[in-house]
Amino acid sequence: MSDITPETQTEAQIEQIEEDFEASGALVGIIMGSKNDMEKMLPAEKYLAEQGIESEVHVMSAHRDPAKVTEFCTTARARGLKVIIAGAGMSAALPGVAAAHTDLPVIGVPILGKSLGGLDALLSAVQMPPGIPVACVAIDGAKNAGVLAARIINA
Ligand code: AIR
Repeated sequence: MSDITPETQTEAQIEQIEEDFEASGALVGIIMGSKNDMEKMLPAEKYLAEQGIESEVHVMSAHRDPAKVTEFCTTARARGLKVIIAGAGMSAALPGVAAAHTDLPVIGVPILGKSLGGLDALLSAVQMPPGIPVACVAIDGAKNAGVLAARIINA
């Protein structure tokens, strides 16, 4: 477990995080900034399932639930995940924040929002500083995120 402590979270929240993120046997963690992104992100899960690769799917926002994202990403490797797929729209911090908290490969999926044609999310995911890589697929390109995750796992 990471350094998130009761100073920042209630005991109930911490218990919930531990329950949510118990080792599941999944190799890929699929996370997204809103439940409203689910429909666009599920093609990644579907492709992986077709390849016999188990994934786990969670909603967590880098802006709305930063502690949950930290917890998920800092414990990901220890729980057996090999790749994280992170999708978000608007100012899509989630892929970058995930990459900041784990050394697992992170694949970003920019989600098309209501303005700017998805460019906001694309640039937020792709313009990462040196040392903190995010492999970014196309806007609404969740299927390719699944394909790339499978290729990484089978490399
Ligand atoms: N989002 C949520 N927290 C931070 C960001 N960038 C994104 C979600 C979603 C969009 O904001 O990934 O694509 C709108 O979220 P919602 O929940 O209002 O529909």
